[in-house]
Amino acid sequence: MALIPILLYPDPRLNKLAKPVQAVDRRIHQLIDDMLETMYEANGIGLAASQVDVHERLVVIDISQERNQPLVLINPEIVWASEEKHLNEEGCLSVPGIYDGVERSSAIKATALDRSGKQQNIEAEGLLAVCIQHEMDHLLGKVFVQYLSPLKRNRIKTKMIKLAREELR
Ligand code: K1U
Ligand code: ZN
Repeated sequence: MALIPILLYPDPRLNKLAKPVQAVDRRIHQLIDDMLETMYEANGIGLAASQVDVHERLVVIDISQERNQPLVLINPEIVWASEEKHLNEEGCLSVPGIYDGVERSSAIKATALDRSGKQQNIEAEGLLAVCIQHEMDHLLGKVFVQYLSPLKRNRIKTKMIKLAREELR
């Protein structure tokens, strides 16, 4: 297993549209293992392949306290989203240290393949629903700060660019 570098906002590669996974093969299994290790090491509850510069429809999630209930979503699709929305505090491993409120459907139904390529039906609410919607946005090339006001987004962009320059010094 290996850690993979996570792309940081505003890296334009985060805006690429992910393509469907063509085959759940050894390469995808290796990527799943590496993404899970990377997510756990970064103390995240989710990670999309787009964030590690792989533009294929693959997401890993673990919202358990014990960090031992990994959920693997290959080619996920949201098939139903509640009209009821909730405002939730979100963070992102590609925008470290920034947290802000985003309004999303409070419940969703999704389909996806699991690690063995088997179809799974997922019904989610609460943090899991928020996390699935956040990760699926990444697959569409969307980062949560795009829901914030242009003023907030520009402040975050400036801060991230400054931090990246300081890291290079
Ligand atoms: O996609 C990512 O960058 C991972 C992200 C997932 C996420 C967290 C919170 C709401 C929606 C999606 C994170 O794991 S951020 C770090 C984190 O562990 C966290 C932040 C806020 C609340 C709960 C967890
Ligand atoms: Zn994110």
